[in-house]
Amino acid sequence: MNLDRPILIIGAGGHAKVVASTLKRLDAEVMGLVDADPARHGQRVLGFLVLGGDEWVMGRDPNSLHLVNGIGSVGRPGLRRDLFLRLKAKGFQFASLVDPTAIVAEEVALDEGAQVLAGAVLQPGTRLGANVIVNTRASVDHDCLIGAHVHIAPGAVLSGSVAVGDFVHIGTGASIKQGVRIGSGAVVGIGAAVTRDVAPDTTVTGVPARSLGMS
Ligand code: JB3
Repeated sequence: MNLDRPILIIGAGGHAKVVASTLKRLDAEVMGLVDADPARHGQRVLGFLVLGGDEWVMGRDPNSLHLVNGIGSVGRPGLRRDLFLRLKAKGFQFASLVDPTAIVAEEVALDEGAQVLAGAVLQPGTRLGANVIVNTRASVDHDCLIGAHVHIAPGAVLSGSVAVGDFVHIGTGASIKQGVRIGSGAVVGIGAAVTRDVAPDTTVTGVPARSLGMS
């Protein structure tokens, strides 16, 4: 976790509130938030001020702060990914976050901007790609490889040695059998039980999960 500089949160909606709460528990120095909606400017999120829009960030020296991505997603995390890449291209760096209530085993690797939120569990040998969210009380067991920009929604459970491509959404409470491979851009619906590999850009739902086709 690189919390050695002041932190600016991107976004001021629901996910921003959750990461702000984690940052408070970590006792991080939070400068405030930025949001595209002018109606939010001047408001407070858990006591932190919404300072303006993204132009506020662009006017800063990238070496003077770290960013935390406070944009979440339901379905594929397009806006979250695009903002991460746009701000990285301007030289900004994203802090990775581990909530103090999460359990992160030894031999776990977190790439830039990965977020492990309240009550989440990561077991040994797992790697999270850049800009990943492991959301509230989700668990990722041993030796899982999670690609960039993946959202593992609250309460989802990944058994051991699961491989997840980039830009995948795993819905709330979904379960993934050990050794399954989920292709890039796939969406796993809420509560799905995934027992077989999922092709890229495919949506699967149900128990056991079935494909709704390309999406
Ligand atoms: O399910 C859970 C536990 N959390 C969900 C999370 C993962 O995803 C949550 O319930 C939401 O479904 C979603 O959270 P998110 O992304 O915070 O959604 P919302 O509450 O709608 O807030 C999005 C915020 O992003 C709004 O305030 C928008 O104005 C702002 N926004 C949109 N485009 C932007 C931009 N902010 C900035 N800085 N830049 C943009 O380009």
